[in-house]
Amino acid sequence: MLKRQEIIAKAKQSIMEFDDIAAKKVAKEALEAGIDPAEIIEEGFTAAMELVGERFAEGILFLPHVIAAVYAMQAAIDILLPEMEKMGSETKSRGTVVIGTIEGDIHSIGKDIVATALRIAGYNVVDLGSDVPIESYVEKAREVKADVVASSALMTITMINQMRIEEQLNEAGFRHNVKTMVGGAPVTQEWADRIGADIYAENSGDAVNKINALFA
Ligand code: B12
Repeated sequence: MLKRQEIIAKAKQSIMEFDDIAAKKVAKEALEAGIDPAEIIEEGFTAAMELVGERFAEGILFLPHVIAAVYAMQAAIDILLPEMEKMGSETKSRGTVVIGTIEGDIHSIGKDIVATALRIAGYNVVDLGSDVPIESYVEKAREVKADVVASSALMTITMINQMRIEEQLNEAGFRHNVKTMVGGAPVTQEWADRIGADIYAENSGDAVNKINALFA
């Protein structure tokens, strides 16, 4: 138990010190200690990135610091996500999810984690990437006969584009064919209700649980 807490603390420290070598080392250590990769990502690396974000907002850290923290986080993620993928279900796809970071927004790390978690849970995930034009969600959803259209927004100014997905799915006469899911740090259940999205999920685990419930 102590080992687990120690490793989580080290994961946080590696991000706060912008140390990609340490981040890689901790990621490997976590796997060797049998810690669930999703847990070390959420409780260690993501928690530290939130702190980096707060310090950036307060003017204590600057953009180059955030970028350096991203390098460290990415180094760990590159080790952990493939391990998570290996744990994935071999069973037939439970449904298709089209996911992307919303137009105007390049933040991709959280979306990548959610996409991987859904793949592991047995969904066919079509990842459109970042800064995805609204029309692309609608076109792709139609093309692959998606069950869920999921969007990530990390900035308050880009959240509004999640509403435009709802509008364009409606305009295309396709809204009733899919469920929509929204997420990202500034996104809330209240926002999802306001724009008419079917699901709000706080993190990757919550996203999997809520989509599973939908397909149960
Ligand atoms: C890393 C980072 C960056 C990196 C992004 C690198 C990359 N490839 O993703 C870089 C340096 C490029 C960057 C750039 C910018 N950033 Co930035 N960034 C961050 C930071 C510090 C962390 C984000 C992150 O990766 N967290 C770790 C991941 C794992 O967490 P997450 O994204 O929240 O994802 C989890 C949940 O939200 C959820 N989730 C996420 N997506 C989805 C989707 C679905 C469907 C579901 C269900 C759930 C879900 O599950 C995930 C896993 O648990 C945040 C601070 C913060 N608190 O979010 C600022 C932050 C988001 N950035 C901010 C800003 C302002 C910018 C810039 C405009 C800065 C600038 N002046 O240029 C640019 C944006 C340019 C653009 N057009 O997009 C602001 C936004 C402010 C606001 N309220 O709108 C923040 C909040 C920082 C701050 N406090 O001021 N940024």
